[in-house]
This record gives sequence, structure tokens and C-alpha cells, in this order.
Amino acid sequence: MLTGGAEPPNALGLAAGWPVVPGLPAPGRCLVMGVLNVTPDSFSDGGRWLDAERAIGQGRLLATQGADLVDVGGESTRPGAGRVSEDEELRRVLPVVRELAASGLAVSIDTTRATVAAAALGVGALLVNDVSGGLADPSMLATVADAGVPYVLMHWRGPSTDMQARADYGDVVAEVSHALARRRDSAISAGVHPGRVILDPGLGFGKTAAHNWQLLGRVHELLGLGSPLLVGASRKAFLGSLLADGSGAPRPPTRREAATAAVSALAAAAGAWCVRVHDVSASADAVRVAAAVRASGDLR
Ligand code: PMM
Repeated sequence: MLTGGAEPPNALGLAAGWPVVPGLPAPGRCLVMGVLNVTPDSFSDGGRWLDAERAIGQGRLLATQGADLVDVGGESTRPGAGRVSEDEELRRVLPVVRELAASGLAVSIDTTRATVAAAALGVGALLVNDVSGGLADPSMLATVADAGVPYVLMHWRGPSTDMQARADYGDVVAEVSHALARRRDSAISAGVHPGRVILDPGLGFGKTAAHNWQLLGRVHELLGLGSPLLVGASRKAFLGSLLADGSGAPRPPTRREAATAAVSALAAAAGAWCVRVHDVSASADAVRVAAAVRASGDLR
């Protein structure tokens, strides 16, 4: 893994010890990726940013709240969700990516379609976030390789429609690690630069709450794969179950923010490269706490 270079080093001189992905911000701490779902049906913010003008405003707000990257997606991946057409996905994301990138923000495109990835890169996106790790679209890896951009490769066992039926593992951490390493090999064989591959365990994607907790509890094993790691726990159902009320009703998504920030702090303290979150402010603070702790102790 490449490490080093803060731009600029902060007061604590946190220059070293963090993964650096060429072409992306390198502030000397874990990055914060703000979620911008331009969808009617995402589980926690569906419908809020479907209008392009509102989505652009929200993207700018995420940046002012401390997002290092804004992740624009036009297709919900919630459990049970169906597909949207390519045309509709393009219609949703392109104006938003174009405008945010033109404002100077670092934009990522959250898509499993190579055509959507290529179009978003064409209007200024800097990286591709593919929850299928290249499995949903056989053209994706070549598209990313041709563009020479960073690629978030997430662990995925199949489409959202029935993904929870595939939540069956012996040792989930070992199996996810192995699968990620194999998908990374495929990406590299397709021409993606090894230093531009970011791995993601895919919390909640074909995983039970117990699987998600094991992946977080043994995040050092995922980091041992030697690539930058992205963790996406924000507002997910396993946090709602953990925080269920006395009658067993899960905590609603928008009241899972403190728990999300706690995961951000723990993941960042362990050495994660980036956390993907809806509420940027809390996690922006959390990753700074983690950086200060790492700089002052022996967590590195
Ligand atoms: N989770 C969601 C969508 N995209 N991308 C990555 N890399 N990792 C994730 O965990 C992830 C993702 C689903 O959450 P959302 O509907 O709130 O965006």
C-alpha cells in the first residue's frame, strides 16, 4: 500500500501512515465520502434529492460539512430493490456529477454500469464506486482500466433483489477477504493499476448483522490485504437493530447517526482509508479524533 503525503500536513503533522490513492485528496487522515443518492427509493434518503437542483445543493452542503468526496448514485441498492434503466440512471446522475465537478468537488460515481461510469467520468467524476466489484457488468473493469481512475471494488454476491438469501458464510471475514483478493486480481489483469484499487467489505450486502459486526471487529484482516479500505456502515439496518427500543423496534435510519460516527471513528482508528456516510459533520469530526489518537499512540 502506498502511504504518506498529507496536503497540507495539519497541526499534528499527520503526514504519514495513511494510504494515498493517486488523484484523490490525501489530507493525512481517513477520508469522508458523503452519500448523495439521486433516487426515489434508497433506504434512508430516497426521494429527497431526486430533483437535480436539490441534489446539487445537497452535494455542495456535504462538501461544506467536510466531505472529501461526494458519491453520486442513481440506482438504489437497498435489499429487494429492482433495477432502473440505463437511460434513467444517466438522467439522474449526469447533471449532478457535471455541476458538482465543475464546482471543484471531488466526485465519485456509484454505479454498476460501465456506460454510466464512463459518462460520469466524462463530465468530471474522479473515481468509480462499483458495489458489484465488476461482477454486474463485464465491461466495467476494462472501462475503469482505460480511464486510469481509482476504483472502489466492493464485495458482492449478487443483485439486491434477493441478496440477503446469499448471506451464508462459514468464516465471513476469511471468505470476504478471499473474494476481494480474487476480484482485485481480476481488476489488475484487466489493466486497473494496483494502487488505484480500493477494497470494501460491502456491509449489509448479502450479510446479516452478525456478519457485519465480524467484518468490523476484524477489520485489520481486511486491511491486511494491502489495499486502501472503504467502510460503508452509515445508517444501515444492523445499527438500527443494535439500537432497538424496548419492544424490539429498530431505531429509524435518521437516528443512527451517533452509531455511524462511532463506526467511523473505530474504522479510521484501525486505518481505514475512507468512510462513506450520510451525515458528514459527525464523521468528519470522528475521523479527526481517530487521526489524533493514531498520531499520539501505537495504533499505527
Ligand atoms: N452502500 C450503499 C451504496 N453504495 N458503496 C460502497 N462502496 N459501499 C457501501 O457500503 C455502499 C455503497 C447502500 O447505502 P445507501 O443506500 O445509503 O447509499
